[in-house]
Amino acid sequence: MLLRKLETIFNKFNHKGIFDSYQELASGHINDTYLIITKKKPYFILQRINHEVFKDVRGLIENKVGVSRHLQKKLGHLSEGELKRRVLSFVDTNKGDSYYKDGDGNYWNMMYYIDNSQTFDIVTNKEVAYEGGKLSGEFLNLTSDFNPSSLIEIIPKFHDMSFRYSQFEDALKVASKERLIQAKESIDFVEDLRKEMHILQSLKESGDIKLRVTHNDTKISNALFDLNNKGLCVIDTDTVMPGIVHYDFGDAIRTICNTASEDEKDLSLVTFNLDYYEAYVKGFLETLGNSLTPIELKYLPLGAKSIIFIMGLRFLTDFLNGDVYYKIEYPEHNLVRSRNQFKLVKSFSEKHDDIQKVMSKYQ
Ligand code: GN1
Ligand code: MG
Repeated sequence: MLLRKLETIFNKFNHKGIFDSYQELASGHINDTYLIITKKKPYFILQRINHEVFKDVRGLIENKVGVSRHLQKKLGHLSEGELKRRVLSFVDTNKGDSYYKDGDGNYWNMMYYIDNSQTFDIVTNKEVAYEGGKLSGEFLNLTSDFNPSSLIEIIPKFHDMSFRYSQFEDALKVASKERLIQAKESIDFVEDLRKEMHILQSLKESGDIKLRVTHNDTKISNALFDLNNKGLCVIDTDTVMPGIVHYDFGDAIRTICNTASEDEKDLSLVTFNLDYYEAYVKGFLETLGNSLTPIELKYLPLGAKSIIFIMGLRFLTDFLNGDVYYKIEYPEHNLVRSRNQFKLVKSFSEKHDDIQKVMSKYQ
């Protein structure tokens, strides 16, 4: 029974909490995440790391803990109570390890739950978009003196466009006829954008755009807000790795500026929200702008387009592979997600001129 199992695992960690009950937090596509409710606060977040996806669990936790420690140092001027709300803090096991491996070979890690907080799957007001911009800009700013090469590349080539294209091409070879037919329009779209979608990667490979510490999963549901909609911190630091600023800018825009969720089937509801784009850009550049190079700045919009696109490409690839990577709720779920992302890419492209105007306003 899951309740007993979670209680047993919870008690393997070093804390004073007494287990009461749990709630599953189901918004992630990869790991299993539970809120552990104790008899007396604090509560905890207990997470089973999907070790099929994250092959080096120790490395993953080292990355996360290392980045959290760095953030805690940088924000050392805050009060203890405030600091606990602004940075994730992890709990060691009773044996002093940063994760627990259970008898079934599953890996678990735990952190303190940040109370009186909320997350959003979609954004419905400008303030949240602005606060989201400040949060991801601040994360990049505070980690700008953390050596990216000291981090383990936890999923190699995570946002590498050529790699994602080659996985897509492999999937085309093994996909069922039926799925190839269902996905025809999306497959054609992927081919049409091939050249443009490689521009950022070339700039990264040539060294024109420098490597930083990036979060790599800055979708808005990975940002934590207080109950007055003020940003607290970024969560889900599983994919913290060396990357370029465009990855984090892009993934936040992908979710903040979509007028629907990434699972929305009705594509007429999926459009690119320019007002939220402007609010996000404002917050992002307020916290990070000064440290961006002209070339980083220039390519931010293409970063957004590329990351929206790469998610569509990955969802499509998983659909063609027969749904082996992301959790799904029904057979066409990954196809729906990819169509949704490609619709957003189209809506983004239609607003290209207005997007450029926003950029010139804030530079
Ligand atoms: C996955 O598991 P979750 O929901 O945090 C994925 C991200 C995608 C996201 C799409 C390791 O994140 O790259 O952007 O789904 N994470 C991994 O919602 O592949
Ligand atoms: Mg994630």
